[in-house]
Amino acid sequence: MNDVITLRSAPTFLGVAAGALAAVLLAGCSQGPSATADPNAAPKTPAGPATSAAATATPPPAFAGGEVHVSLVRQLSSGDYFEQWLAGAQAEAKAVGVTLDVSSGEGNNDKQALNLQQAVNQKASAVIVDHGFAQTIQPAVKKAVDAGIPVVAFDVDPGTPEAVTIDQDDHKIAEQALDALKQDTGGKAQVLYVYVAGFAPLDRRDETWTQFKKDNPGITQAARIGVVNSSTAAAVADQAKAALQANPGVTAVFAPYDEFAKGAALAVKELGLKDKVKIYGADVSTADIGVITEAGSPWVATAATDPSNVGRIAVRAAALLVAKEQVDHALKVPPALITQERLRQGGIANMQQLVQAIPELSTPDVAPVPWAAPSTG
Ligand code: SR1
Repeated sequence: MNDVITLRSAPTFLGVAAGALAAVLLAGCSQGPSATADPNAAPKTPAGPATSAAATATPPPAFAGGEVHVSLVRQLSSGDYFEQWLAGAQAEAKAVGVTLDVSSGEGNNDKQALNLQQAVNQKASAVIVDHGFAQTIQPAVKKAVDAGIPVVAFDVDPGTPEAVTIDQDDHKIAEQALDALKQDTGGKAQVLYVYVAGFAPLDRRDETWTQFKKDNPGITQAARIGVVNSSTAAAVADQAKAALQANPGVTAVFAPYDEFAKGAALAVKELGLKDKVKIYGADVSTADIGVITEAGSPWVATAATDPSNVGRIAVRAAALLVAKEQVDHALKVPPALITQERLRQGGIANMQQLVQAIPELSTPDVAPVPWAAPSTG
């Protein structure tokens, strides 16, 4: 397989002492609820992320023997979002006892489709398809399903109800960021919009933006820019500089992907517009928190999940499918609005502190694996 990084680790089945009796008692139990926690609710406790019960079942033999290979087939791997997501997936793979074989198309859809085909040929125990374009991944997804290989699809339409799909409630992400924009601008603003069509999460956020403009005639799109590649932030910075110079009436940027928002922030700062133009973004990372909270930063709000948590959920869903356990087939991970004000007031400087402040960003009860203790953080 191209560009495969293999994480091979001994399963860490914490708390499995309950053993066979617990396994018998649990047999047939259904899995936990979808991610439905209200991300805007007041933090439950300042003590740390939400946790649920320890592992209560004996792992199926294949998991104990290290024979379960899950192929993670990615379209993109560079950037904070994708790096954090992978770290979460790798940690969860270790916790549930699977070997995670990772490939990336590095933005090349054909390469991703080939990697997926290769995972099917190699009879992976399950595949996780991470991003990609529907038309390029669906033929290989069909082959996986026909071969009896379970499929989890994150942020891409697998084209089959057999697959478990995961998304971050992208309409909500856009709604939270745009509500902040509307509140700050009093419902009147010329907006620079950053978008690239074809990526399912960006397309869903775009649906919300399209409706939002209709509902709020005082908010107009002055210009649209966008590029996704291995140096998205730098490319967007160049485009944003030109667009801001050509459209001096712009007072807000809607940039619903953190690489877009970072690029926009660079452009606004370089043009000396930080007191006039504010940025409303999506996603969060420790580096993003640094950009948002630095003195004079124009990036004032971002709507986000914890990407590491989403990666964990994807691996748990794949493990459950391999074990023929029940799992909800349409998992939505709820985002939270994170404002510059909240980060500064809370002295939040990294993801660990953010998840402590907003425990709803951690969702160990989504697709819980009965034989592994929930891993968070
Ligand atoms: C190029 S698509 C980028 C988005 O994918 C994930 O959904 C992240 O939220 C990111 O914004």
